Amino acid sequence: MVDIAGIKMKNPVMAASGTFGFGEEYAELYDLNKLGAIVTKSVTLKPRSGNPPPRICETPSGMLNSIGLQNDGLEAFITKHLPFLSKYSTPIIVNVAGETMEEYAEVVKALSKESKVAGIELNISCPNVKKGGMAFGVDPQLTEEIVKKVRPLAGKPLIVKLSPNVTDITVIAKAAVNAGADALSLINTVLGMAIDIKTKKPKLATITGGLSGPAIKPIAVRMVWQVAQVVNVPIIGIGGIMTADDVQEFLLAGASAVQVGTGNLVDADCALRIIENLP
Ligand code: RRO
Repeated sequence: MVDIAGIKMKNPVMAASGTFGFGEEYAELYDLNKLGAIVTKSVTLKPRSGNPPPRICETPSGMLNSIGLQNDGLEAFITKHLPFLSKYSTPIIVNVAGETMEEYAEVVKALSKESKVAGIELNISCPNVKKGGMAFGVDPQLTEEIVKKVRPLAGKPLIVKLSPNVTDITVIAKAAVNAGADALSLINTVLGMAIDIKTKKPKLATITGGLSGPAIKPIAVRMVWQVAQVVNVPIIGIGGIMTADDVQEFLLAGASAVQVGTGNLVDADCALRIIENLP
């Protein structure tokens, strides 16, 4: 049993936000009850259609994405996705995003009333939107302000998901914890870019995107280790985890649990295989 700020999990392996949708597709492939927890795709107040394509491309040992927060909004989450996920005993953690602090607050407030939501992951680190998202997570003052605003509204464990696109992640981590974060998850994707030399055009329509996968694992391990030196809340490690050995590496760096993201897109049952291989 693993306990992250009161969220009780059968094992330390969660499905990472944005790589697992709302679980519906993966449920056809394996039993979602095997997972430690499921973190949903980001939920915003209103539906969003996301960025124009192409919005994904492969890179050495990883991939770039620029989805742009596509999701069908809070109401569809509560009436459609949550009832589906509630059939499972696996804790459901809802990743929340928005363009303004008020939008985050409204979504968090609505979710606080849902007993089947085990916790909230506050996404202040999306690199692919012009407003909100990462803008909050790269500034310690804004981080503190947004966490302070939503903390009293959440009524359940609040995990703050940090961006690696900063000079010193420990400053942001401390700001989030001082403002009331119960746990931290890190890292979101690393801002990157790729150009097709034949067309001379960027491979993503938005030009830049978020890099994920094994390419970023050493950055993530370093940041988990740095943050573990300065905070006293549980850390959830994210970044290129593909094997049970990778999980152990993050636990040694100071994480108490992990999330599997890009691995799910390489092997749909990657998280399941990792859980089966844990010592
Ligand atoms: O939707 C996205 O483009 C996205 C989000 Br919200 C995020 O947090 N991280 C990411 O790499 N992509």
